[in-house]
Amino acid sequence: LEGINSKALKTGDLPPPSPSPNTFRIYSMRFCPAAQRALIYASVKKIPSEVININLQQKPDWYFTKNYKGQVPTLEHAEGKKLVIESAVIPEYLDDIFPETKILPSDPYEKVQQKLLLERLSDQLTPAFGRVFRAIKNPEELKEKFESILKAFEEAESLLEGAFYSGTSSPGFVDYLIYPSFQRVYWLTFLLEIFPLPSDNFPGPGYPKLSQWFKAITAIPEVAAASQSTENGVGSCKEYMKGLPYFDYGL
Ligand code: GSH
Repeated sequence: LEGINSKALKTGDLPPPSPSPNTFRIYSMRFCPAAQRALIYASVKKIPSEVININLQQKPDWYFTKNYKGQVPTLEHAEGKKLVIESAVIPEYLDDIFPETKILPSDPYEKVQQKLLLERLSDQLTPAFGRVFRAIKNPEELKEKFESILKAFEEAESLLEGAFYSGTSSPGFVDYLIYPSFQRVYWLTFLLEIFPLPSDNFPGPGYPKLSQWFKAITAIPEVAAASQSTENGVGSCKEYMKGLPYFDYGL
């Protein structure tokens, strides 16, 4: 993942030249959980990729020609002729292009179950995290918003039947794609004293299966290579809380 820690391009910066024929480019932002999904997938599948980071507060105009929403991630390849957006779509596309390292199941029913399970977990966790993050400066409101995170964690614990959400002995599509959301909540545990989850053995004894799962995914070298360190993650959250630009935190 060449360039994973490159400075974010902003308004006025020139567009990079098109990627070379065999290169896959991922437009990202270092702390974006959605973009991290694409990075993890590329890393696990060992796809030679380059990463271009985008400043999401001062987006370069040309970025809208890559992604009409102006969001990250975007995958670009075939010398710039092919563009794919959306963090749950890019991984499936990469599996279709590189079937020899397929992560999603081939069986149509099992495949659709994985996609639905991801939606179910994300539907709870993503908005719950968003609510907490927006309430971060208001302790009273924050306490109330925590409840929805804890509820999401309870559901996640009950839906984890074996070691992984893939239903097999190794991590799969759901595990890789939901991990960034859990990692964001983990970062918050270092920040907020009233946060009722521990930083060590996260998310704690109340969620034994989930704690094992989090430890196992965090320890995978390809996942670590596609993720920011806890230090940078926590530091970027602090900058965000102060209303400061955080995209290049730690560089
Ligand atoms: N549905 C999109 C996906 O899953 O790929 C959401 C991606 C997303 O929300 N990206 C955020 C973004 O680009 C950063 S984490 N925000 C900038 C904006 O919405 O203008």
